[in-house]
Amino acid sequence: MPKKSKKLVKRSSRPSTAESDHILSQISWIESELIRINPDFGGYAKECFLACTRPLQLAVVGEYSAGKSTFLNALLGEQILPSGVLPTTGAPIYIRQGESASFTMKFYNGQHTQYNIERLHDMSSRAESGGLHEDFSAVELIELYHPSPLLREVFFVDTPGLNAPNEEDAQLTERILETSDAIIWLTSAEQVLNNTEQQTLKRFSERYQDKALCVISKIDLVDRGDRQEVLTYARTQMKGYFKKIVSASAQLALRGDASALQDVLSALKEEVLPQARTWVKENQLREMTAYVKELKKFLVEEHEETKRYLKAIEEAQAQHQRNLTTFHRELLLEYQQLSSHLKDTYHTFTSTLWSSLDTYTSVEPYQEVVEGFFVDDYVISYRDVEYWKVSDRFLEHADEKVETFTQKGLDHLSQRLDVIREKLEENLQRLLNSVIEAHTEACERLLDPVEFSNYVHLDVHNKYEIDDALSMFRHYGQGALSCGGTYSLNFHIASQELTTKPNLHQVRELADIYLPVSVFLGDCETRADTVTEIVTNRTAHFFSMMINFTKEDLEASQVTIAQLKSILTRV
Ligand SMILES: Nc1nc2c(ncn2[C@@H]2O[C@H](COP(=O)(O)OP(=O)(O)OP(=O)(O)O)[C@@H](O)[C@H]2O)c(=O)[nH]1
Ligand SMILES: [Mg+2]
Repeated sequence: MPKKSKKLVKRSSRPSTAESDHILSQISWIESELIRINPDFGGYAKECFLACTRPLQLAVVGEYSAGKSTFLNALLGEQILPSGVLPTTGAPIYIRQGESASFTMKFYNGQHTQYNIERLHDMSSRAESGGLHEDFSAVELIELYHPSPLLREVFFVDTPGLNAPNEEDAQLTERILETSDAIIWLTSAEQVLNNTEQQTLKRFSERYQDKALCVISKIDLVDRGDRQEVLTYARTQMKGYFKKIVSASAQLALRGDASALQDVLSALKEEVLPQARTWVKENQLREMTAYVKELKKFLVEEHEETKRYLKAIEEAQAQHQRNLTTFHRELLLEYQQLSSHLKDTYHTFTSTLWSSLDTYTSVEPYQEVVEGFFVDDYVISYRDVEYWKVSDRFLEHADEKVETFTQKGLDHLSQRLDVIREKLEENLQRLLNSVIEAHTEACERLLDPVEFSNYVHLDVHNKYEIDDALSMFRHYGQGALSCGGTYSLNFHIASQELTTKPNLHQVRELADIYLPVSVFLGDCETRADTVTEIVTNRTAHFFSMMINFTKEDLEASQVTIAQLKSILTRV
C-alpha cells in the first residue's frame, strides 16, 4: 500500500471558517468511504483526520536574545521559561498543554525524566554563573507543560537563536521550520531584521508567507513617538515575507500591561491560526486524495498483474491438457503392448497345452440285462473308455511357464508406467514453476501453498491409481492362470468324454473359462482411459480452483477500483 507523502502546498487567499469546515467534512467523508471499501484502508485516513484536529505547531523563531523566551512567557501569562542560557545545546523546548507546570527532558537514548518547573530556572541560573556540573549534551528535547487555555489550539516550539554560536543550534531551528504549521518571527526593535534573518526567511517564505507573524519585540525600548516609524520601516523591509507585522513588549505584558501583547493575540486569533488550520486541512485533504490516487494506481497495477497471472495459469492448463493427451497415448500404447505380449503368451501356452494332450484309456464297468426264460439277469460287463488328458510333464512346468511370461510383461509395464507418469509430473511441475517465477507477487497473494503441494506433489506422485492396474493384472496372471488354474483346466479337459482329440479352438474355449485372460485383455485399454481420467480430474480440480480464486479476486479488485474512482470524482 502507498505511504503518506510529505508534499506540502501553498495557499494564497484567506479561507473562511465554512470553507475550512467543508474540507474537514470532505476528509471525514473520504475516511468513511475508505473504511466502507476496506477497513484496512481506513488507518491512513484516520491519521489524516487526526492531523487536522490536533493542536497546531507554532515555532517561535528569531535571533539570539531576540526575546523569544520572554515573549512565550508573556503569552502563557507566567514567568516560566528561563530567560538566558540553557545548558541543553541543540534541544528545542516544546510547550504543550498540561494540568500544571512541569517539564520533561527526553534523551537521545529514549529515556525521559520529569522535573518540577523550578529545576529549569535553577539549571539556567547555575549555567549562567558557571556552577552547572551535570552533562546535558544527551538531551534531545524538552517538553514543557502548562495549563494556559491558549495551548488547546496550538503548541509552541521555543527554538535556539538563529545566529547562535553553536552551528548545530541553527540547524535544529531550520529543521523545526521544516515541520511547523505556522511561525512567529521575533526581531528586536533595536535591530530590525539583519542579514542572517533575511536569508532564512527567503528559504521558508513559500511555506510560511500566509502563516507567519512578525513581532517587533522589546518595543518598549523605542520612544513612543518613534514606534510607528519602526513599524513602517519593518513593513517595507520585510514586505512579502509575513501575513502581518506587529509590535509587542513582552516585558510590559508580564508586568500586567495587557495592551502590550494585544496586536499579537488578535493577529494570531484572527489571521495566522485560522490560516494555518486551513492550510493543514488542505494539505491533509491533498495528501489523502494523493493516497487514494496512489492506492487506485497500485490496485490497477495489481489487477493488471493478476490478469497476466490468470492468463499464465490458463496457458499452463492448456499445455497440461496437451501433456495429458500425450500421457494417455503413451499409456495406451504400453497397455496395448502388454496386451499383445499376453496374447502371445496365452497362445503359446494354449498351443503347448493342446499339443500336450494325450489319450488316456481306462476300463469302465457297466451292467447289462440278459433276458432269460423266467427272469431277466443282470450281468456286469467291462468296456474300454478313451479320455484326453494333459500330460503330467506339461503340468509339472505349466505354472512356472505362465509365471515367467506374465512377470516379464508386468515388469516391463511397471517400468514404462513409471517413466510416463514421471514425465507428466515433471512437466506439470515445470509449467507451474514457470507461472510462479513469473508472477511471484500474485502467487503469494492468491496461491495457498498447502493446497498447492497437496495437489501438485501428492496427487501426481501418488502411484496408487496407476499401480492398481498392475495389481489387477497380477491377480489374473498369478491367481487364475498359475496357482491352480491349469489343474482345473486339466481336470475339465480330462473329464470330457471325447473320443477324438479336441482341436486348438476347443481347447482355447475351455481355457477361457478357467483362465479368463481375455477379460483382462479387454480391460487393458479402458485402464489407460481410467488412469488418465483420474490424473486429469485431480489436476483439473487444482487448476479450476486456482482460476476461480483468481477470477474472484479480479472481480473484487475491479469493484474496489471503481469505488476509489468514484471517491476521486467527488473531491
Ligand atoms: N526591554 C525589554 N527587554 C526584553 C523584552 N523581552 C526580552 N527582553 C530581554 O532580552 C533578553 C533576552 O531575552 P530572552 O527572552 O532570553 O531572549 P531569547 O530570544 O529567548 O534568547 P536566546 O534563547 O538566548 O536566543 C533578556 O535580557 C530579556 O530580559 C522586552 O519586551 N523588553
Ligand atoms: Mg530563549
